[in-house]
Amino acid sequence: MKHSLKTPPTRRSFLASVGAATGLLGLSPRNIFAQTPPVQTGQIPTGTQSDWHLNVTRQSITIDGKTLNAPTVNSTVPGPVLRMKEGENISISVTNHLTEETSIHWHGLRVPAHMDGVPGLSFHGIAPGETFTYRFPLKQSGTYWYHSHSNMQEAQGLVGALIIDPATPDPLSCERDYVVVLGEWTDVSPAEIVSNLKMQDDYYNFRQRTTASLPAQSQHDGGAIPALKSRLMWSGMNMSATDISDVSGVIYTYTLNGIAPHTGWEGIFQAGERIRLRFINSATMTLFDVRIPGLEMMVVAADGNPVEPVPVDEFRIGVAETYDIIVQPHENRAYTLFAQSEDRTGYALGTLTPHTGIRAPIPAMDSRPVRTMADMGMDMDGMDMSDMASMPGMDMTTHHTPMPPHHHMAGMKMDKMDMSSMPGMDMKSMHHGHHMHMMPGMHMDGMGNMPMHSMDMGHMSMSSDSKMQNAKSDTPPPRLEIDDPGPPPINVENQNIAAHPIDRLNDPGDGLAQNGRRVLTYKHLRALTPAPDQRPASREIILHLTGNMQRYIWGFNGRKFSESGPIRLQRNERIRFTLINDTMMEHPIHLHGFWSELENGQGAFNPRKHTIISQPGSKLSFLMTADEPGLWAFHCHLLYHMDLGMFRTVSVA
Ligand SMILES: [Cu+2]
Repeated sequence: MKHSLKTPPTRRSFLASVGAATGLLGLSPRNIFAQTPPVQTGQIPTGTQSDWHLNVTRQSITIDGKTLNAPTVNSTVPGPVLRMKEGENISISVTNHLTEETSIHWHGLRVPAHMDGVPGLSFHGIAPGETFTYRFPLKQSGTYWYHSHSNMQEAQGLVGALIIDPATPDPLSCERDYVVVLGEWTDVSPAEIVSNLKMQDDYYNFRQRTTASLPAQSQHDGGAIPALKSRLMWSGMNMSATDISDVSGVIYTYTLNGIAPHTGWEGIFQAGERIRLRFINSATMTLFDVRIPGLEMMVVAADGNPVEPVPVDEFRIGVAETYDIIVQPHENRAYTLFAQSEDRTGYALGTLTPHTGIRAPIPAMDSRPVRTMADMGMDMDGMDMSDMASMPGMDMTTHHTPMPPHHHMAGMKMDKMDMSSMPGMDMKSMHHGHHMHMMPGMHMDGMGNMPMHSMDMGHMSMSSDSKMQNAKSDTPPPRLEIDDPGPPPINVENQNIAAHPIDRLNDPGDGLAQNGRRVLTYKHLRALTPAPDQRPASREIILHLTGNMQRYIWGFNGRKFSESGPIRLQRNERIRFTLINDTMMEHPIHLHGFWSELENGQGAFNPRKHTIISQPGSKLSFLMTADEPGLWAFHCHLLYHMDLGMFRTVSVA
């Protein structure tokens, strides 16, 4: 059997190295930083500060029995919570006590390019022994974070929270305010992880479907034949439908504010108090699904920006995203903060409690998600309708968004519409036995309340929202120049093309649809204030997210970073980026230095984010204004995807 060849990665001789590291630290001048007062994790400093001095040093840190000589900021993992105030001029001196280069990137902050902290772009990095002072005016408020952009130091813990108070009194101020930094911890080095993934992409994935699971799968798929068919289809593509995360709980301990689940972080409250929790996913490779059983969570901010409050039971947080939520427990008891890894190989854990030491029940982990054909962006033509039931988002019962008034059915060419690319269609209301390819020519009357927002407009003659909106007014439509290299070739760097990518903004993500809980989707996010630039895009840049899982190569448009030049933007140009995910994995895509206005149908109130999860087989777009000159990074925030090619530069001049 394929997976019998795998052996769990050994911890090797880490005990010996701990001894060596500890001995060294005892003698090294570096232990002067042991004087740094310990940071109480999750606590936000009581006041803001505009002048900071940070020391990056190696420190022996043990979490869950796994010891690492980790790069740290002021000796802790995560580093100190920095609290600042909007409108102030900030100065942060970073001294590098490592024997290698370091850097700190201020994730989500709108700073001048040379203060963004990405070595090799507009910044040289911080050499060993050097102090670099970052200086920038703070033009925003909210929950952000910082991390190293050098040598995979981020994967070993060089991360921390950054909180910016608004210039005017915070309308969301609560009795309690905590930072919740989610992460992973391992004593396996990033280099070894990458080398194992290169050798075998599912190295850390021990739970593939086996013959033992066939009866259960048959029941789910409606018989042994469909189940086997599905398996053959996957094996024909040399892919595993359960390969959810590249790296898993096999080597990761999932942490909350740097604390392993068996210890568990604690946040104190009194019944009736409003508690603000600022979730930051600082992980290297793990998306988390967060809930607090017994409490409704009000999502009030995404990636630092306030949104219209959304009450949910659960939300997925991609790597590098942040969400602020408010909860108000009325009972005088403990509540578990439960953050399962997307692949369900483990969880990070914390407790909200009125008294220290009290614990609440820990929920069982959900079953692992299984990737579907929709994740592959496959055409459903000719597939039996019964197979569609298992597709994400196919059950309309959870989607009630009415048809926007300006979307009229008349005049649309139905024969060009790809019915398979419509998430949220209620198959039950159609006649059984009708195959998707029989849809052309059907009567419009029967379409009822079909959610037009979820149609893939790319298949129609109207190619963009702006075009449709402009059709209503007298102003001529702007010249929309489309920069599309077309589908990338299938080759060694690209394994798959999503022939029928779909809009998945109303899909909470694989494993979360129809779990009986109210789960946040991107469609729910609506900014509190309109975006400052309301110009339509004059240019659309289409990028495919591509990769070859077997070789563990990632890229944009079938090319690695090393083979791609910069994406050139003109200063103050208004741009639409369209992302088509040709792979079967989520990619949290991060554009440095600008707001990415996610086009989720909220128009002027589209949410402004710095990191956007692109779901497998999906197509989405965001608008941005190129208002800050310089060379900027644009990449997947799964660190090993970025490192192995899913990285571009954006040049604004
Ligand atoms: Cu990625």
